[in-house]
Amino acid sequence: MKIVDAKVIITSPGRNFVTLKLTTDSGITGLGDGTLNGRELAVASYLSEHIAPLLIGRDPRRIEDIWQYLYHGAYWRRGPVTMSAISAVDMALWDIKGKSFGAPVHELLGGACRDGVLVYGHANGSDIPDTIAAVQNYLGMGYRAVRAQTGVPGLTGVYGVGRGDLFYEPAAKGWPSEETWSTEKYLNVVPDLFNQLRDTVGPDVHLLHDGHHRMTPNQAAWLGQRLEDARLFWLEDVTPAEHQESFRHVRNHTTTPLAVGEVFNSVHDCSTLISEQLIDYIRTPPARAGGITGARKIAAFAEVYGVKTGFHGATDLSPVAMAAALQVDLTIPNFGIQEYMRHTPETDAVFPHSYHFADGYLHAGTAPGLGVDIDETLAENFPYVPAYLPVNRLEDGTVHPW
Ligand code: GCO
Ligand code: MG
Repeated sequence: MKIVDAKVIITSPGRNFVTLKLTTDSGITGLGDGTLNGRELAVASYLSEHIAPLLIGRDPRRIEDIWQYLYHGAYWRRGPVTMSAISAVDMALWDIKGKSFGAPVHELLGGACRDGVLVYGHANGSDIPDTIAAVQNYLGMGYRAVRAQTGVPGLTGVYGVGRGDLFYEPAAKGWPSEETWSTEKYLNVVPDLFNQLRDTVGPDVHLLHDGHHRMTPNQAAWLGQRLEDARLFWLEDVTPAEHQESFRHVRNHTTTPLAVGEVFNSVHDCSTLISEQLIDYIRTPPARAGGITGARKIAAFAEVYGVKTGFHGATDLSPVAMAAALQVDLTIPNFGIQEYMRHTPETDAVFPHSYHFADGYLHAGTAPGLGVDIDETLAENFPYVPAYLPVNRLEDGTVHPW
């Protein structure tokens, strides 16, 4: 079998997506997601200028060899643009391999370790009562795990809050907007939110929260302690993710479970976090880690140290990335949870897929390969629209991480 075409498709059915479609001489095609929020065109260019010409004529069945060739062969290793591009290629190769055997990819990865993939949804509200109502709405839909984010008194436009009940898109059209942030004001409200939530929903619902890398290690330790009685499933991205050492301080001061890694793109970004057991969940998904091949290597390393996975699954990862994540989620022993932000009906129409939600779980379905397709004719109706995540500034104007 040989790859005869590598096409990069950019489409914006509700948000921008970059999809790689590989075609083989046997007629089998494979899809991979190369979407990188706000940097979509950089990955598209990396794929079409630097990778596509190298793939033509290659045997798509040699997945590991192609991974090594693209990763080591470039000399310039890692980084989100490079690794998102390699991720797209790797997913498309696994899709082709699955289809060539007539089997879903998870069957080729050792078969399913579980019957369904536990997912969490995103509940947002402008204040605590609104957020509690949003969580209850998710529970009504059958979710067993819900992430809760609330507006902060004294701040307008907190990221990810109050942008729609079921679908919200973190990026906004046009150049990046700027939001004002105060970690002190944020810390005034979060413990109350979770203490009230736990009292309302009872002991069995999994509650999660995302700190978006905005706290210092001391602030994170303080918040982790305050949340212990609310027994969170996890507290995510407490401090800037590139400071692996910060987690030692947080870990030493709180028993609240910690998650990080949606911005990582290799096992080297989290080797200290995992080997010192400073976190409970690693979140680097196939869409960032170099596809199914890269994500399985991180998961296997984490398994050795008792760290579980909780792959990023926001709306800026396409249904192709979600399908790839589910194939891995099903097959690894140390699976923890999968993030599941629902895509809009427009996105789902462009990317028909076999996975579906029932009773708090996602089910991958039995379609061969990844079980996801792209309607290229429909995709053409949605041209690229520049859109970016916001930038954070403190109240005095200083740029702040998030
Ligand atoms: C999450 C994330 C998102 C990201 C977004 C970036 O946990 O889902 O933090 O809200 O900010 O996916 O592209
Ligand atoms: Mg996050």
